[in-house]
Amino acid sequence: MKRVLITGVTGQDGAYLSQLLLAKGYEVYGLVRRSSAMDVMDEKLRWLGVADHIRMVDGNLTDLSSLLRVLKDVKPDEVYNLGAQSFVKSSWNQPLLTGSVTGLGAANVLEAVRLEAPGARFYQASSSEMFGLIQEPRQSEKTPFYPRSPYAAAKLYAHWMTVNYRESFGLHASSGILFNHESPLRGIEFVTRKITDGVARIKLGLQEKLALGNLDAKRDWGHARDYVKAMWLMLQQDKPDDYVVATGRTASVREFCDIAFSHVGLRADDHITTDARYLRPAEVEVLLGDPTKVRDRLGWRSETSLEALVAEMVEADLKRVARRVAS
Ligand code: NDP
Ligand code: GDR
Repeated sequence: MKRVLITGVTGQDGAYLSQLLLAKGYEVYGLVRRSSAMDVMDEKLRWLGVADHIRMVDGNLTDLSSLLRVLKDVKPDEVYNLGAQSFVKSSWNQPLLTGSVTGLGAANVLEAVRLEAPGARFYQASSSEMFGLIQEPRQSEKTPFYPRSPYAAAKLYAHWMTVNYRESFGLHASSGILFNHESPLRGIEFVTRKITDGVARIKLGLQEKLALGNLDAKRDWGHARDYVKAMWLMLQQDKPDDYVVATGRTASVREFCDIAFSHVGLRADDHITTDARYLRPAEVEVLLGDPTKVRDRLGWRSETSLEALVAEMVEADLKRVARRVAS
């Protein structure tokens, strides 16, 4: 039985990846940082019905000694580094924390793998945010990076450390440059979930308006359930490498709203307002990935359309909000 260690196991991707790997027969270990809310920390894993099958291990990405202990104890075959301060907007408010967790945290995991489990295969959760102020209309593995936030700068450091550890120490270290991927388990602070939660509340008569920031920003949105399959495929290859993972379609926040509101028979224009509080000091205006390499080499493709993704998220939020109202 293969053993896997997942950092960020309590997040959106950690939950879907755990579900995938448990179904494949892996023994799944999840790194969990101590918090005062341990009773709800596995909410996303519970949603997918996998919480009880994961072995939680105590540690923090900023604490190398904890990672060394965990790697020594678990001796995993595969390590997925999904842990991060992942909310771009907060990275301007907490730039150093973001650098420590999202940037140096990855270096800590790489060091722990190198010292305690050098045969393990390593996955780094890189991001399309690294393309930032885009240098090409469609971004591929060859497109130059131009980070636009402390988050993106931290991810770029982690990305190059992954490449460097592969080239310096021969680690089987791969980096997935994933474009935005969403699901009913997306954190409520991200725009897609904020919209689908807002649509549910408005539909159920709990509120009238939804305030957003830049409606013209465009993203290449896929489903997290599809994207974790690409992560796993990368670690099954003989040679480690870097891959862009995307749908190849881009849509604006405004278009996302239109699809979400029309799903429940409402018009977005009647309910959306804008509020400067949600604007960013520097914006990533548009992202559009070129998934040719991941398709040709790994046989991966995005299986969920934007319309199906939005419908699933709205339906899940309608249920969630209705349940909360009833209780
Ligand atoms: P989430 O924000 O949902 O999850 C982040 C996870 O990191 C949580 O489990 C969180 O734990 C954990 N974490 C935060 N700080 C620490 C720390 N100091 N030590 C240990 N664990 C910590 O992110 P996603 O699941 O959406 O994304 C997974 C990864 O992929 C992230 O690295 C993200 O930056 C990256 N990414 C995401 C994309 C997306 O569209 N979703 C696209 C490209 C990259 P806790 O529950 O305690 O907060
Ligand atoms: P992003 O996701 O920054 O792309 O990072 P987010 O959903 O926060 O923003 C997407 C775009 O929507 C615009 N926007 C708003 N965003 C939020 N959060 N709230 C609003 O009210 C709002 N109104 C408009 C933003 O300005 C932005 O242009 C996500 C994270 O998962 C990262 O960790 C990951 O690396 C990238 O995706 C790929």
